[in-house]
This record gives sequence, structure tokens and C-alpha cells, in this order.
Amino acid sequence: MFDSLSGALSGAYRSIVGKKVLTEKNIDEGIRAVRQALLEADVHFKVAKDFVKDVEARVLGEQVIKSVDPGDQFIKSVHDALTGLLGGESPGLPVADKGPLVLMMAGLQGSGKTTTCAKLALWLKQRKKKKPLLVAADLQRPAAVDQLKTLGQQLGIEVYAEGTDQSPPEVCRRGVEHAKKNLHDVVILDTAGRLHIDDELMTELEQVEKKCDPHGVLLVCDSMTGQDVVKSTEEFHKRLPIWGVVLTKTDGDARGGAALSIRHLTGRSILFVGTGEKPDELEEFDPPRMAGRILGMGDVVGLVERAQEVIDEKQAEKDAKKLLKGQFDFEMFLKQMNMIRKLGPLKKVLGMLPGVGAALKDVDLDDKRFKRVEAMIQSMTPTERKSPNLIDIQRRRRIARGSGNELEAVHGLIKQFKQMQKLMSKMGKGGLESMMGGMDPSGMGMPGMGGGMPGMPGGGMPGGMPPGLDMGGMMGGKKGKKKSAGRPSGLDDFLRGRRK
Ligand SMILES: Nc1nc2c(ncn2[C@@H]2O[C@H](COP(=O)(O)OP(=O)(O)OP(=O)(O)O)[C@@H](O)[C@H]2O)c(=O)[nH]1
Ligand SMILES: [Mg+2]
Repeated sequence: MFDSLSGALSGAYRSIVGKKVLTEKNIDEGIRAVRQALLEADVHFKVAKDFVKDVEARVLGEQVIKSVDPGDQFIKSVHDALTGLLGGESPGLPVADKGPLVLMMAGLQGSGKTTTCAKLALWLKQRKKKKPLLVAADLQRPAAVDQLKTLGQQLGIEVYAEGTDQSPPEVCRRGVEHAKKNLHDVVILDTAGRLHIDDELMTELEQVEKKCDPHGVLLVCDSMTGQDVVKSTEEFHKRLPIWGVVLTKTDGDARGGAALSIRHLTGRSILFVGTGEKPDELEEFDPPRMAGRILGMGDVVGLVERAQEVIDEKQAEKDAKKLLKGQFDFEMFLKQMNMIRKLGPLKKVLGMLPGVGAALKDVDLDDKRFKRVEAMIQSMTPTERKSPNLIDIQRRRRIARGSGNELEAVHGLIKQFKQMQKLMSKMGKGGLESMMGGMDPSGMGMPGMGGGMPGMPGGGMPGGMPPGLDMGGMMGGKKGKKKSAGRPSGLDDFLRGRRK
């Protein structure tokens, strides 16, 4: 969501990095670059002005610590100011003292309310082990009730609905009653989309609020509408007590102006962001983490959370032990690769690692290559997967044909696999250090990640990134050059940096 801001801010950062001392002049330059970056991100000029003032005060107020790089001190000030701008600590969802937590969705037409209802219910069910009930109270659009019912069915979440001849406030009230009787601990009311100038519909929304007395009204806003989000939040908040905002469609919004302005201009916090159309594409909005992501500090916490969701920790530990004993074969290779795939599209996953996001900005990371590698491995016999040395040229040709690949690709895969195998056994014997030293950067997936993702539970992903996911090879574009063909230099620096 903050791609362009992120790029521009790291430019500002670079102008200061490496400077021995922070002088008024280079602070000034850095700050000017920050202001420019914000304006380009479609941030309200008042927000940009206040933000720059805040950064300036922090930079000047910061005690100069000799051992800390001035650039790092500057970026820390920007990070703290950005965290503040995004809302500081997230207030989270309201809490119900007794009975079910009642949440009411409101927002403009098509902003993503119904989708968000389903996403939030799924999030509460999976992450918080709740038993949510969805209430279909959009009786304006004939298909709205069915839309929610279908989503509920897909996700295994109960939907309370009545005929469309009922009044929405009554449906909501009965929905809450139904939840109490059936021991649901969360109720989410999906309401019809409306324009704030539509007085009749706004009144209806007020009635729903009065009848059900929800613990929180969540305003759903489409981040693509940029600055308009601020205006509609203000208008809705005049009529309803808005607890917080869910910002949707951030996957299509490269500038993030809305996200940066809402809190400062309306006092309402963003609680969640929608990052795609699928039901699991909802993320908690955490300002310090988001600030880190914007500044290219990566989002290791996000990655770990995602990994915890999809990775079976016990199995991962078992695999790691096997790997270290040198029991590494193509079966394991495939398993590791699929694990990474479960984390999400490769670019998204890698983008969460510090420094990688910016480096990958213009790179076309191709998830299809995962599929091709998978096809090659599946064209091998089980014996071959265990002992790749058995795969002679005849068989390589056959595997290439069977998987719809060039012979070259099979050669490449086996070569990478063998390198990885060697590395694994070295790592088993001599630990991480020997592995780091003995690596060929051109052939490896993510060198330096071998010891596990930083902060990952249980020693991290065994083997880190799956072998053979040659970054150069995964990326579209420049082919056939030696060494790090196709790998952006920033990423190379990143990889090198990690191996220092
Ligand atoms: N890419 C993307 N699309 C989204 C996101 N959230 C919602 N959408 C899409 O936005 C469109 C509208 O979503 P709905 O949930 O129906 O919106 P609504 O606010 O309920 O619409 P009304 O009930 O008509 O007011 C759908 O096509 C959704 O798939 C998101 O985070 N990312
Ligand atoms: Mg809807």
C-alpha cells in the first residue's frame, strides 16, 4: 500500500546514511525529502506539514549517541513520527463485558462491507477462537443477503437472515437475540451501503445503532478513494460513534494517502486493512509495524505470524533434524517449497523481510516457477527423488518432456539441489558459520536464511528458504547472465549484508 512512499523515504534516508555527523544542512535535506515523499503519497498537505514538524522536533531533540549512526538516528525519528501518525498503539476491537460482542459495519456503497464482515468473522474464528454470527441486514440490494449467506457457507460461519420485507433495525435486534440464545460470542451486522448525503438511509443506520447498541461501529472505507476517505469518515462520525476504521483494497493502492491521513485528521484509528479479495486477506493494522514496513525495515513480525498460522511447528522441527543429518532429498525439497508457497505469493512473503521489499519493488517475481519446479520433481520416480544421482541424461530428457520443461531447467534444478545437499551436510557438521562461508551466492535460494527465519519459533524454517528457489531464476527478465542474473543489486547487497 505504501510502495511509492516507501521508495521515496528510503531515498531521504540514503541522503543521510553514512554521514558522520548530522548537521543542520543534512537534516534539512533529509526532512525536505520526507515532506516531498509524503506529498507524493497523496497525503493531505496539513498532515505533511505537521509530520515534518514532528520529525524535526524529534531529530533535534534526540540525544546524540556517538556510537549510533546518524542516519539510523534520523530514520528512528522518522519511524517514531510515522508510528504516531498512523495512530500509535492500535486500540484493537472493543471488548464486551457480558454477552456477545456486537460489531456493526457501516460505509459507502461498494466499500467492501460484506467482504469485510466475512473476513473479520473468519479472523475471529481462526485467531481468537470465537463463534461469530453474521447478520444480513442489507435489505436494499436484492442479492446482498445471498452474498453474505454464500460467504458464510464457504467459511463455515453461521448467517442470520430474514426476508427482505423486514426492517433492518429489527432484523439486527433479532439477530443479536439469536446470537445470545445460541451462545455466539461475536455478532457482526452487515448493513447496506449508503451515501452520507442520503438522509433516510443514514437515519436507518442510526436506528440500527440505537436498537442494538453495538460495542463498536466499524467504518469500512475503500483506500483507493484517497483523501475522500477522510471526508466520509468525518461525515459518518457526525451521525454514528465510529469505533475504528477498516481500510479495504489496500492491495490496489500504491500511495496510501488515506491510511496516512485518517488518524491525524479525524482522530479515528485504522484497525484492519483488507489486502485482497480472498477471505483471509485481512490484516490487523499495527502502526509501529506498519511504519517499519514503510521504511523498509521489513515486517518480520508479520512474517512470523503468517508462518505460525500455516506451519506445523513440530513437523518443521523434525524436518530440520533430518536436514541436518544430511537426509535431504527431493521429497523434502518439495515439502519445503510448498510450505513457502502456503505463506502467500513469493513477492509478498519476501517483501516482509527487512530491506527486501524495496529491492523487489520493480521485480517481477514469478510464482509460476514454483509450479514448474514442482512438475519436474513430480516427473521423477520416488527412487529418483530419494537418490538424484540415479537420474542419468536419458531420464533427465524424459523428466523434461514429462513436466513440459527444457532439458536445461532439469539440469539446473538437479545442480542446485546437489549444491544445497552439500550445504546441508556442511551445516549439520560445522554449523551455520561454515555454511555461510562456503556458499556460492549465484546458486542459492536465500543465503543467510539457512539458520531459520529471524525470530521464527523452533529454530525457524528448516533450511530457511527452500533450496533451489534461486532468486535470480525466480525473477522474470534478464536471463542467462552469469552470477546474479536478474537479481536486483539492492537484493544482492541485502544478501551480502546478511552474510557479513
Ligand atoms: N482487491 C480487493 N478487493 C476487495 C477488498 N475488499 C473488498 N473487495 C471487493 O470490493 C467489491 C465490493 O465488496 P463488497 O463487500 O460487496 O462491498 P459492500 O460495501 O458490501 O457493497 P454494498 O453492499 O453494495 O454497499 C467486491 O468485488 C470485493 O471483492 C480488498 O481488500 N481488496
Ligand atoms: Mg454489502
